[in-house]
Amino acid sequence: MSDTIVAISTPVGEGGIGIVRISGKKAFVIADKIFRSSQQKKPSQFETHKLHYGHVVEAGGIRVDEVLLSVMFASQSYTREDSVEINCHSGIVVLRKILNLIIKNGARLAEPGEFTKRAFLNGRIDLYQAEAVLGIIQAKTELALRSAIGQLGGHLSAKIREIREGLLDIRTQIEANIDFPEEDIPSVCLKKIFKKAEEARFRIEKILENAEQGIVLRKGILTAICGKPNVGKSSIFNILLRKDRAIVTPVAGTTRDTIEETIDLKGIPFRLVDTAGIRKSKILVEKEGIVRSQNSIREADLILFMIDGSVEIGEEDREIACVVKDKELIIVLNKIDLPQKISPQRLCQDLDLKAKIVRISASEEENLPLLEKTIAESVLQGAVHNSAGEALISSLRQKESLLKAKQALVNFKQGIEKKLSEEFLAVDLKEAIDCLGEITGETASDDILERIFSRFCIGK
Ligand SMILES: Nc1nc2c(ncn2[C@@H]2O[C@H](COP(=O)(O)OP(=O)(O)OP(=O)(O)O)[C@@H](O)[C@H]2O)c(=O)[nH]1
Ligand SMILES: [Mg+2]
Repeated sequence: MSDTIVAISTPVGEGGIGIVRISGKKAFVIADKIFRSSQQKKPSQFETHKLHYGHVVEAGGIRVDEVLLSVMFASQSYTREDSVEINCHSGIVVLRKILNLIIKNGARLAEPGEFTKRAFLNGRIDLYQAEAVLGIIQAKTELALRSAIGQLGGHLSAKIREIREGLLDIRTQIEANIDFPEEDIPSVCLKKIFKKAEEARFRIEKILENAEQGIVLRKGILTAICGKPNVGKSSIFNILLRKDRAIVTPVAGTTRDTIEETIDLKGIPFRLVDTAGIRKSKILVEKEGIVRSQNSIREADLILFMIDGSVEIGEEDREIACVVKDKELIIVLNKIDLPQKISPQRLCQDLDLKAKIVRISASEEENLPLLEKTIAESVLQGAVHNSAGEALISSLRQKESLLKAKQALVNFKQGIEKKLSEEFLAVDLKEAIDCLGEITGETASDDILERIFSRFCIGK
């Protein structure tokens, strides 16, 4: 935290503007050394949040680039440290040169997410909001973005903090009694405590009700398209993507590697995976592809099981049916433009599957809106829409902490009912308080912080 950090904050490549960002005690001193303003003023004399025209210069006053520079005082900056942003031209060489110049003058390269980590450690945002920043950057659909923006607003943080403070109050009362063991907690007080803890549990359960939706918006639904070779998996993958992404040929066994792309259906991000057709194969490359298909099926949240309606059901279809039967499933009966050999009415019974069947033709683009609708509705029955404006739990980490807090309060309740001693009650309460603190960051371990901030890009 005492180091001054620097990073290129924009994607490195050719572009209109590239931004190099410095944060820390030495930010202004370094800027003074490398920047020549057109008004002969030094950055350390600038007002906060104002752009200044000038040049970045290296030793001997040689100009590196023509830039706009701004300083941000610690009290008002993102990291709550003195910060400098340099808007330069975006080219790989010029950005690297400026970066190295700043490092040479006393800064070190920032780690992924280190700017946001400092914003958290310096108390500008809590951990839940820091995760929201990541959510905004990674949002794949508008709905996901709206949810992340809501999260950044900190509404839910405030709720969680309120619940936590309520529990802290109870804990104080209980611990006061541990110190004076000769006095039992009066039963009126115990009733009040019981009621307060139950209220807290109820509020946690309310937040958990929508947790799944938030997580889905954030992570997306991993959707594997699987089936035997040549049934039209890559064709439908391309159509849903509206892009000619995967190779389609009449040769069975065309797709070898899995390909993943994200699509937006009704605001829900679906991470669509095209897989190699599954069959018995002796060809090494194809065999490896099939192993990958099987892994995709295992990991998937949703399976689009594709079957070619123009040929009889075969042994390969049956084997795949066995593998996917416990998954969330949609059967896609393709090639309905050709004479049909399969009866959709008997298909589920025949394959011993429980699933919706959608009949389509990928080549004639028939029934595709129905397929998209069925996919979208397979998740949460469209409920995501209603609550996207609210702040939601957005990661498994947050959900697990809430579940643990809830369980601790269940134990607390049972403890009171069983008339356990204050010491026992205090342990359960502490657990609940700590778990809530993990979400907002009051009690998050270094390990949790490391896991969160390592998912950021460098420069954020
Ligand atoms: N008539 C007809 N042909 C189709 C339809 N969908 C796909 N095809 C054709 O079927 C062949 C195989 O299509 P792909 O999309 O490559 O099939 P795949 O399931 O990805 O095949 P593998 O990658 O080999 O597993 C191609 O010649 C497509 O043009 C359809 O709805 N009707
Ligand atoms: Mg394919």
